[in-house]
Amino acid sequence: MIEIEKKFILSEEEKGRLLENAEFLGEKAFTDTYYDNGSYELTLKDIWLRRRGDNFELKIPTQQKQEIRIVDRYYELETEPEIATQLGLSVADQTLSDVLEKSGYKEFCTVTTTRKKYRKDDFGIDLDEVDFGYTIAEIERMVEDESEGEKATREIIAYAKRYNLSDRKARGKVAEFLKRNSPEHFEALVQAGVVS
Ligand code: V4E
Repeated sequence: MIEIEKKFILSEEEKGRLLENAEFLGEKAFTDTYYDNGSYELTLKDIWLRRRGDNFELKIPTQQKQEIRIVDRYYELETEPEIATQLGLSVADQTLSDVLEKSGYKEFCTVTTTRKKYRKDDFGIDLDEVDFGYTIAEIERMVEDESEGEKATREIIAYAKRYNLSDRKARGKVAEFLKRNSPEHFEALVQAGVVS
């Protein structure tokens, strides 16, 4: 599955409009720790390795290049052998955590998110409150493969227009964390065109 999602910073009015009559699916809190090596080899390629709770996840951008980033499109790998293979590492009988440490990967960001999940009109809507004082909304669709990506993108954009959501730039929570705490890493990502 591929996740197609667009982030929004919502005013109270926008939040009210978007969530009116939405089905509330629940709230959960989770802590993500992100990893990269000293030369930011993964994140400069827009690849995001994280541990969410006890599980590692790897987000890789889909091959389809967008002229400008309208929505985020990533594949997600969720098993340690798949992730190790993608990173060119061998786990054998070790844990991915041990292999990462031996291979020079270090934690660069830990954030705890409280997420409220909603469903409305076949879209997923997440409202994320992050522990360092940042709130961001995501409108998302899951699609089977890249061929459905364009359609899902158009539908998300039309949906946001329908609720008159402002198109102001919404920086993701990790990018915002880096901007506040690791300006050198943030600037390298800006230069690489990964974040803005
Ligand atoms: C993809 C990405 C990063 C990894 C975190 O992705 P994000 O969607 O913010 O996390 P989350 O917790 O919502 O994941 P989910 O639970 O949906 O799997 S950090 C930076 N990026 C790239 C990126 C970017 N360059 N610009 C924007 C607007 N978003 C993401």
